[in-house]
Amino acid sequence: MNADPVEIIDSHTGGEPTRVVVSGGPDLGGGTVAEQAAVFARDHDWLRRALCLEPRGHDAMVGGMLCEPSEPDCLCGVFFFNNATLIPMCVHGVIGVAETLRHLGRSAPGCHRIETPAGVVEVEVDGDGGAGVTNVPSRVLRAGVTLDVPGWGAVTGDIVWGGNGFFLIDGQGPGVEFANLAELTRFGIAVKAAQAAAGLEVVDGVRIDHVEVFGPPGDPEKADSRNFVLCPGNAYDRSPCGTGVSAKLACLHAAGRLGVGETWRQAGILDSVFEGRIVAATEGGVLPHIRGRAWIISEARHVFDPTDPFLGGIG
Ligand code: PYC
Repeated sequence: MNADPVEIIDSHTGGEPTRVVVSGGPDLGGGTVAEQAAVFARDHDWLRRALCLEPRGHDAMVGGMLCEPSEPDCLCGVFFFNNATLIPMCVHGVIGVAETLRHLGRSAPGCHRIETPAGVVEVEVDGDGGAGVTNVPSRVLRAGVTLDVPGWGAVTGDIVWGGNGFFLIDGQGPGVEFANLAELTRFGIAVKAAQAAAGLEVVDGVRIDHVEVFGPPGDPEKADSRNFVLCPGNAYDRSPCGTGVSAKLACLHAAGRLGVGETWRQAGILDSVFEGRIVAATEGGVLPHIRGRAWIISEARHVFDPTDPFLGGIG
């Protein structure tokens, strides 16, 4: 186990934290970012736990490990992880990475390519914390799936790839309001259990491990809808969840409700807003562009003492 110190920068994007390891990470042996992420998951899971769980982290923490890209013309590679697992892509995280690199003087405002395990994404860096991410192509995998959710009855939703796998539910379950957070979390956990019981944890090779519930916006002047997103590990996304917004764009397009070039303003449970736009229709889906803003909140050096009983986090 390499327990060398790591330098990190913490930011948040619309309230959702991103902890980027900017130096001192383990040697992952090169290759594609997906291959490096797999080595990290296999050999260095203690570091994911150390960075994302207490006492250094907390359940909502999302970590990002900068690494060498294998794709040409990429500014960097990055893969993301949370309190439970690695995730293929993370839009709020890419916005946090863009702001982190700008803060460090490692990137200039403009357009950059970043390699992630889900594919290469393009990020437009504004220079004031704002960034727009052209995410991986997103598509509906199954529309109108009805689950029998104990305590809630029949719940119908769509299974969608947006860089992560989502079960999207509109207008069912608890009202999408901050006051209902505990109930929304219980509902999301029950939906995941029903999905597993129905054999829908993996669909077309995609792990469906996020639940996204939609309701009306708090302020229709500012947003078209408000969402609640339950991530793997059962923390809720403090931001509107960029991969979840990508999934929503794919659904809206499939339903004929949003065309190429049109925008959708998605508020999260804290009413921070990501603006989603369909850049192009793709085979079976859409190419989504998601815009949001990150703020740097700390720079730190984490040290790891092998005698620390909680070196690998609590839980
Ligand atoms: O913004 O894509 C996102 C995201 C995924 C998980 C947490 N945030």
